[in-house]
Amino acid sequence: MGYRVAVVGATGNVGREMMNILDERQFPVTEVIALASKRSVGREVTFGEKTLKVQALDDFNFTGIDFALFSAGGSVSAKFGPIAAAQGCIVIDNSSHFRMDPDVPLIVPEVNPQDAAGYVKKNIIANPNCSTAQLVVTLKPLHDIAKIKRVVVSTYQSTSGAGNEAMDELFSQTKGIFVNDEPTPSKFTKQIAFNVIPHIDVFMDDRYTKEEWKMVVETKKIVDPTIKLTATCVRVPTFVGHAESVNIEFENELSADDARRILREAPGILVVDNPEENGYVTPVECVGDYATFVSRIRDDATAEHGINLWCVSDNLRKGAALNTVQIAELVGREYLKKAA
Ligand code: 11C
Repeated sequence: MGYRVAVVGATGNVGREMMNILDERQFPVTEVIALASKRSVGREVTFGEKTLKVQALDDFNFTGIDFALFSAGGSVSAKFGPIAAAQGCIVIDNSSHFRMDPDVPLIVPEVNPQDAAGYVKKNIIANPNCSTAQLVVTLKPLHDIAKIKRVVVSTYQSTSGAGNEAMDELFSQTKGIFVNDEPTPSKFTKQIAFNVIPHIDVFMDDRYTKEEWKMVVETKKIVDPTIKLTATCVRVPTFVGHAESVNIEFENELSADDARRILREAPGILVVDNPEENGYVTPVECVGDYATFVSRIRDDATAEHGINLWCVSDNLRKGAALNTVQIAELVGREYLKKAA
């Protein structure tokens, strides 16, 4: 017995990863349906050994579909998410549209699986922003032991976070610079090749970006509203894998050695922390993996109880598609009990 699953945004970076991960993890399916906008109808996408023809989202009826995994942007989720949910299917949404809705649980299965029960209110569960997902997987086991007071995070985010065309822009600008082409920014505000840009998503009234705001409010919703967090989010010229430099201050005593030991046991984390042998993980090394890799764990001598660390994860996987599929697994296991 399995589920009928619709993937909305099946031709995008994340949609394609959703189908790879459903297949890799042998999510129990009887049918997978690839949906996208009208202009993608008829295109082919791969699900395991199968080739699926993309169907139009506009006139699709979700009756009889168990899960709809949405990754087609906020406006598509806003319009079609409630329609799918009203037709009886559980929507797991990767956009930011529903994340802060108090009637929509925002879930990272390693961190707050108990909150998923709230899906019954609207039949919708939200998936956090990629930079939040890897951060909260890292923070939660430490918070459980020593209670986090304050976090200062700086991100190094790959171009895939901004979609296929953004990756193409990095590629073509990089090639162009070697033949003296003038870089013309299009998806980014400034040249991305051989550069870094401290601007992801729009600026808000307080001069932070929306990406930075998301890290604050999503961490509070998922882990603990008492955690104070401040973020600087930066786009870097990599293709896949987001990295973060994280400074954490605790209420209670916790050394870098303690943190290393706790994180080694924590779900979803792989500690690689052996600086003498270049034992730390970089974005290119995390691509295709499920884990959040934590490296460079060290005491912060400037705080009473503080550490610094570096974490890296595949933003298309733990930051998006993997977390979405893990949520479907959790709901299937705990609430639908249809899977074997
Ligand atoms: C980026 N984190 O790297 C963004 C992409 O709220 O789901 C994901 C945006 C979101 O550009």
